Amino acid sequence: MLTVWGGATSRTLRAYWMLHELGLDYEAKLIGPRTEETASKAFRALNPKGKVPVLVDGDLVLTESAAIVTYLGDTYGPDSGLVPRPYTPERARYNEWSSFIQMELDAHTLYVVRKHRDLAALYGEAPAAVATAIEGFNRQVVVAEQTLAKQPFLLGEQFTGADLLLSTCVQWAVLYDIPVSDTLAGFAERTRERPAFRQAAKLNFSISPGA
Ligand SMILES: N[C@@H](CCC(=O)N[C@@H](CS)C(=O)NCC(=O)O)C(=O)O
Repeated sequence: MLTVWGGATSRTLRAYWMLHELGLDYEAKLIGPRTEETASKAFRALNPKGKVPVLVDGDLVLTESAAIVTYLGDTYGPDSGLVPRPYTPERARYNEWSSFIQMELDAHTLYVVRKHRDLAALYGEAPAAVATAIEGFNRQVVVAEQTLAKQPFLLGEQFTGADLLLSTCVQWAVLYDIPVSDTLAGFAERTRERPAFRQAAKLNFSISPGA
């Protein structure tokens, strides 16, 4: 049985969305970040980082939302096209987009806004860092926008895990009132229409993010 720990955030949504794309059964442990649950001894034993999402598949405990998305596609959907097969140029491109999205559109841009604006009570106010993070997001996201102006998805005609990651970041930006281009807004809208997204979002956002 597959188990996912976490809920209420863009990162946890990624794990549920991919599970639904693959039509897999799973158990959801809907706990929010920075909660009593993530602070508990039992959860820290599972994930010493103290963060969500976490995927448990038998003996495998996996953190990092992009790694979870890729693992699920590799393991449970090798013919689904959701994650290109290893050792191919398509997979290299997929890896490139996934790393880019995680680093350039998430970790040191949107997450900086979250930490130093929305969660300033916990992490400290840093208006200059927030402004730089928004500026960095806008500058980097143009690369995805230019690609999507030419083709429906990042790798071409096929929706992949990289699109799933990008869509969550674009939706996150919109939520933060960071204006995005019509191309990106249209892309986010199209991906939100996928039944797997709808099912995953309903579950994921059935709890509130808390702090
Ligand atoms: N790079 C990780 C980031 C995980 C992460 O920071 N999760 C947040 C919720 S979206 C969290 O649990 N934060 C709690 C904390 O920073 O203590 C991923 O993509 O899974």
